[in-house]
Amino acid sequence: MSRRARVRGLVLLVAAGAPFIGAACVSTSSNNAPASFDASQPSLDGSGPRSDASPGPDGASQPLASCKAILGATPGAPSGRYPIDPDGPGGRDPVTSYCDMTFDGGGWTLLQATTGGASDVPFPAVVDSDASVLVAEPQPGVYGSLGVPLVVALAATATQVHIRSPFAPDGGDNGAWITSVVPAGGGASVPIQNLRKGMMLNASLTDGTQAQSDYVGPNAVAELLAFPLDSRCTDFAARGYPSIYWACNNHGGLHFLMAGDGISKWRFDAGTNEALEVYVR
Ligand SMILES: [Ca+2]
Repeated sequence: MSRRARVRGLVLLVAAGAPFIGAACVSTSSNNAPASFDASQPSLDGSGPRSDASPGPDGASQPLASCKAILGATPGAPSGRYPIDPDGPGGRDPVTSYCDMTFDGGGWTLLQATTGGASDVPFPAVVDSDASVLVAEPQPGVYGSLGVPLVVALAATATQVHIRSPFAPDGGDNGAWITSVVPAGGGASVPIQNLRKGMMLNASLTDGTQAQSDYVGPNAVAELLAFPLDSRCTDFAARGYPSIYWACNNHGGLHFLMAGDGISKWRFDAGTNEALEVYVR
């Protein structure tokens, strides 16, 4: 059965009031979500997350665009995997992504996840791709990414980006993370502006030493986010998603470069890649 057909069947089940769905709800703070989720299989106890689909123009159920929209339609919706259709009816097919419904009020849609292992090879040359999903649908603990068109669509209505290491299963928000700030005067922050163009979060900045002011959180510090530009960073401005952040020429800074590089760690000097998750809402 095709992915589209599975998703369509899934939302129809929900619309009919059938008990939902595949894997049990994934704890918000867990980093060990099941890798073999199958949305076509109903859950045994109905405890899984719901899709709050609404009828589409053709009478079929239409997944909502984002985790933020799902939480808005169903306050208290649990964290877990949901069908979403970031570009609405038509266009790209709906995908299934992970929603964090509790951190800082919830409504976070997972764009990209790495595992920290050597298997996190660079995503293929996808900057100009129109693929909906790169490698795999992202979920905590699974190496995958939404494609550029869906990320751009999500960013169009998003106001914040959130990057973190997977939180401990016992919850809390004491892990390593940054969240972009919403400008006090309104409008979109630099990271959101860049994501709406399919660019890396800090692309095109001309004063890399101030990038940390775009974020809050325990890792929103200059030593991680500053990037003193020089001649070694000549392709800096052109870096596109799925690369996320490049503290160029800062060897102790955040490097999350998945297009061609396969580097995923808060500190470039760290010996191995680290698991990271990128969300928007
Ligand atoms: Ca669509």
